[in-house]
Amino acid sequence: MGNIMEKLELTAQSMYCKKVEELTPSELHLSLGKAVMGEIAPNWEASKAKHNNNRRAYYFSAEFLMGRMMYNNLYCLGILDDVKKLLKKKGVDINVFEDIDDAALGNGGLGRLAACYLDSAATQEVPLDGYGIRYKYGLFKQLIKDGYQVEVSDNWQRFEDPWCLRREDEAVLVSFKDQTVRAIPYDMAVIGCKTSNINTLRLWQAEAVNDFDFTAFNDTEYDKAVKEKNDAENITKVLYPNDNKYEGKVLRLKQQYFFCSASLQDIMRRYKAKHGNDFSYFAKENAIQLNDTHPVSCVPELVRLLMLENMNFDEAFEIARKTCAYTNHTVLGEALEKWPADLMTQVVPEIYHIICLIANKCQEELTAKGISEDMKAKMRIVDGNVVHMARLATYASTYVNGVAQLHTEILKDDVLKEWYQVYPERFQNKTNGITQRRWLGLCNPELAAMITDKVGSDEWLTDLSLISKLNESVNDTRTINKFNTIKKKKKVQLAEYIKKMDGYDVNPDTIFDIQVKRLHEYKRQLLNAFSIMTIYYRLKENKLKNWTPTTFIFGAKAAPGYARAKAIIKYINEIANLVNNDPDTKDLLQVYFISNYNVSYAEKIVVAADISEQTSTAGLEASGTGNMKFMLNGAVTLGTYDGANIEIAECAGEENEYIFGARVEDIEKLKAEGYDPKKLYDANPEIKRVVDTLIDGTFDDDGAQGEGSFKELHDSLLKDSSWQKADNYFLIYDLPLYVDAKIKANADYADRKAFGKKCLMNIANAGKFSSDRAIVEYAKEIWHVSHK
Ligand code: 26W
Repeated sequence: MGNIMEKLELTAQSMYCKKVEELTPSELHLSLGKAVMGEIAPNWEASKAKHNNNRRAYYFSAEFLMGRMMYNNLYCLGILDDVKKLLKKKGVDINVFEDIDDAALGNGGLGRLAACYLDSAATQEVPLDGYGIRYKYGLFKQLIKDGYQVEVSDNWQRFEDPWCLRREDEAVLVSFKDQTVRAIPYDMAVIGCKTSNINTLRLWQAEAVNDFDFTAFNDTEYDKAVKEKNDAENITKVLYPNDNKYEGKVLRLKQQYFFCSASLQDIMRRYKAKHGNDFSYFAKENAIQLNDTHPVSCVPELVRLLMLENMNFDEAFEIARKTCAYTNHTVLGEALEKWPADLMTQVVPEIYHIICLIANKCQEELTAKGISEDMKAKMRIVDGNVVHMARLATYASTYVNGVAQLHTEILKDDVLKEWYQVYPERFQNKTNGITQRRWLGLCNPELAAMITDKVGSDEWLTDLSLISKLNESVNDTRTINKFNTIKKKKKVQLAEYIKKMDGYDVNPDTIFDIQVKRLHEYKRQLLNAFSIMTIYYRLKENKLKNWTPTTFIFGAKAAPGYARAKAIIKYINEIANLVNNDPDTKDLLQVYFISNYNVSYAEKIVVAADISEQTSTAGLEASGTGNMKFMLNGAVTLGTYDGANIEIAECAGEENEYIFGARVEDIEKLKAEGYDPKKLYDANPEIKRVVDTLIDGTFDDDGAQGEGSFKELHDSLLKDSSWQKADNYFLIYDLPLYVDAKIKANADYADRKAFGKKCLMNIANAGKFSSDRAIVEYAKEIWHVSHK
């Protein structure tokens, strides 16, 4: 790195006529960002040229949850500490960048995974560029008022964005039935660590072809004058806040088609510059990864664009199929996209027409393979009025993958069973990963230094398998003590941060038991809440001896329209209110629901946890990636035998986690036998008492006196409804097993050495969960592109 400070001074002067020390945080952010961009420009150009000459891959995703860029970019460039010192000399604290919001252009796991993969691809020199949407408003910000979630908009662009370059010259047009808009690319540099390689994330923003209708304005029709502008900009105005629930909204379909069409036109333009109109190399040079089905209109759109180049349908489809691969991220029925045919016809009729051609081709292919009519019916891509996007994606892909071993098995024998029978060679597993740069190096410098010391170098930053060297020290008392000291320090730091953000006084001398993730019934935050109430009553009645004081921390956003999830937030806050203020228990049990859990909060949280809560109903969490972040920072997992928890336990040793509850086989058996939660509830007074706190007046759901949203939760556990069985997520079955596991973990914690060893075993065996490992597997086994 050249002289970054000189560049910063020049930028500050030319942009603001100010000295560095006079800049406001947001001016400093913009100036330093621009200075860094200036520094990396030559490497970025060189990387682009290199990628252009070789086979390359593209990650198509409706979400990229990047988090704060400044610290990460400085870190990957290896200049974070220098910049920190140099700024300090000028009296500027580098922490000022905490005032700059991060762009939350994603909901949760799927979007954050996309960001980790970009980071890893840049570092591992995999020629992978991202394509997505530049939403004006990212995921809503969450406030908690009277225990309820309140949503406010996330106007992240008000700080401006030094990391993106607007590329007006590479804009393209995208047409819908009733509208044509301009797609403007914004390019973000994705900086690799310990390499000069820099990849690109290209995000598209929708704008009007004609911004302003002057005639209408002169006729005093002011709304009409800006109608085209508003209609166009609405397409990329806001990220849909649903995570795991499909909703057939016109605007959402437009978003999906918009970024797929723009990205493909971009890829085709580059291709044509090299090969003219000969498309025979297209699939040899390009691989496209579909991040879930959200970008699956990429398939018919590529066919359409190729047909415009005078190719026939069959040839065009062959190319599309050889180019695309599909990752599935959920098995929940309500999350699988199924677009109504009439809605597609209304928005993108040509795309619907091509999907029908693909659907017919698929059925013909199945007939030729001698597949039974019964099975063919189950594999219809277009079924009556419904377009099944996962089926389209599976049919039109080279490979289909799940995101953890168990998840891939469930795809093969359940969700995509018929497809696996016909096309077994297409199915692969790619267990998710996380980037150790952000999720250890950057967020936990204290632990990172200890690991560097043990490994003998910081090479683990780009090769996490080296962290296994720590296995040699797991019995060493000094190492354990050192780890425990670091953990304590991170707990103190988190307590300070919580005080600043949420105003709570958290005691760092207690166990930190943490559950942070999106709020969903299947993730079972309510089960955690019930276990806390169980423990609360036992403590109050002196039935639980030797309990080490514990702070339970929750963080979760609920989709704004998800009433049950919102009721669960309120319920947790009611519990907090009760136990935190009860003189009998307040020194033993504390509960806090932190607001606006996001990537930046996560960076403070995962480092400070003693216990990581991963309590999904077995079979329903495709992988989980939060679990990996906790593991890497030395928390033990209190979780079910589900998703990547299984592989985590396999790597760290099951004796170093707290695995509880029904497994997939057990759940299947329970379902087959006719699971009756009411029976268990009636038979177990402890369960009954806790579950009934929802309705017996223990808590207040806004004056509804047991008739409001808590009553609805209570009913959902004990009564079948027209659309769901009672206790669909098996909370009542798992509750006693969970309480036992929780109490066991609490008791074990008291032996600081033995527990510290468990934590170290988790860290030492987290190598597999690096997104570097995952991305190199994708590069080798799916995209067939180069890597370091
Ligand atoms: C159409 C509405 C919608 C929106 C988002 C449906 C589904 C989604 C995503 C597929 C949900 C999601 O984020 N899934 C998560 O993906 C992670 C990365 O693979 C996994 O670790 C999580 O287990 C999975 O829930």
